[in-house]
Amino acid sequence: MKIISASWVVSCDENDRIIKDGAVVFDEKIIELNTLLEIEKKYPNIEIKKLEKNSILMPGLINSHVHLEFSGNSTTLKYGNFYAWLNSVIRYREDLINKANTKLITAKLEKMKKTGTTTIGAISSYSFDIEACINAPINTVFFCEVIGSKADMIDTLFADFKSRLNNAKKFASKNFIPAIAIHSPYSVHPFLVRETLNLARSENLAVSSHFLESREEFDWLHKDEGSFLEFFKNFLNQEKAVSKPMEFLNLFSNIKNLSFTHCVEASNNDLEKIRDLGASINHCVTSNRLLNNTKLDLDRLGEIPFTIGTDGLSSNNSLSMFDELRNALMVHYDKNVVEFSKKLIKAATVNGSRALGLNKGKLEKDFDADMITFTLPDKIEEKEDLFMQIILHTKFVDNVIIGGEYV
Ligand code: MCF
Ligand code: FE
Repeated sequence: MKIISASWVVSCDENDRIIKDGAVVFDEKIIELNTLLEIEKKYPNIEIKKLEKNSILMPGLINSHVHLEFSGNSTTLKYGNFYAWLNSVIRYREDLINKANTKLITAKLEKMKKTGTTTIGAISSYSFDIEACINAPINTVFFCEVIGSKADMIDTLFADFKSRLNNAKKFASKNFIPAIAIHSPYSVHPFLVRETLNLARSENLAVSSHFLESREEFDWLHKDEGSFLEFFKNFLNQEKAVSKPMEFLNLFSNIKNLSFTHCVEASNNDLEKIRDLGASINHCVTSNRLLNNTKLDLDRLGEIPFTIGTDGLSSNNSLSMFDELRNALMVHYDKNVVEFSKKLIKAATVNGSRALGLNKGKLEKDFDADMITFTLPDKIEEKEDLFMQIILHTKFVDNVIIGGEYV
């Protein structure tokens, strides 16, 4: 059993409990939290790690959507328009993937840890990132991706996907959890979607898919036109989209831990369906800004919970969740900065945990003891400003605790 105390303990629980001069008792799970005074009385014989003044203790951040295999990109890919980006990915993919070896990905994961991330949803296209994920202290929900729209390729693609998934399953542990990613409605044949989802149901695996990220995708899926038509004609000899958005969504019934990434161009009907499926939306604000000059209209989500994902370095200049939270705060300038900051921190903790099917994201009895600590530059005068000040001022953390261990 261990105890740690901080100037502010931020629980991220249902009541948004914040404890001034608080302490947390934990082993691999959270045992209890209270004021330092009460905890000292109750556990007089246990040494307490007391953090300096202006310290914050909160749940570790959950980056629900990242492509580590694209970590080789910094200045190569084209931004500003999805079609231009897509063509640049096709052109440079080989080079970028080769650059992102285990050593490079390990270094990126280490940096993610130092910037407060304790759990990731890693979208893996080839399993080239598996070794780095397995060996990192960070928890990984490892989404093996299926992709391919050509009917005559389904068997080959499904076999390749299954072999990657089976290999991932060999390494399953409490901090490496195999899962399934469907790339998108435009790039995966519905038969392939159906087969992979059957597997997800029978093995109770989390599922995630990109969905309506760009205007180009919208025009192609709804009307079989626009620049995707040129792309599909040239590369795949295909003139029609393989499924309409609603047909695609209908395939996802009875998936327990389900999330859709982006959804920027989703219709109100699509969003209703996403809500009825009990799914979450992974919000990648920087990626949407860079690739599409758009932002998700959060007011349209209603009850659908959203999470925070950086996406990969293929569509972001940083994998730091605090950078991403700052971007979200700035891009959604129509929202009240104080209230929205709280919403963002919950998106990056509890909501991320829900989307990935985990027991994390809040400091509450029996939840996994994944915590971060850091220090604000000065004291907090207004308690209600705490979430906003955390987002504005935090770049690196001082301590990272995962499963009750300092890592
Ligand atoms: O999320 C971004 C933008 N949207 C779609 N796909 C990707 C992103 N970053 C990397 N990708 C990968 C995707 O996982 O690109 C490949 C897939 O393997 C498809 S070709 C764009
Ligand atoms: Fe993505």
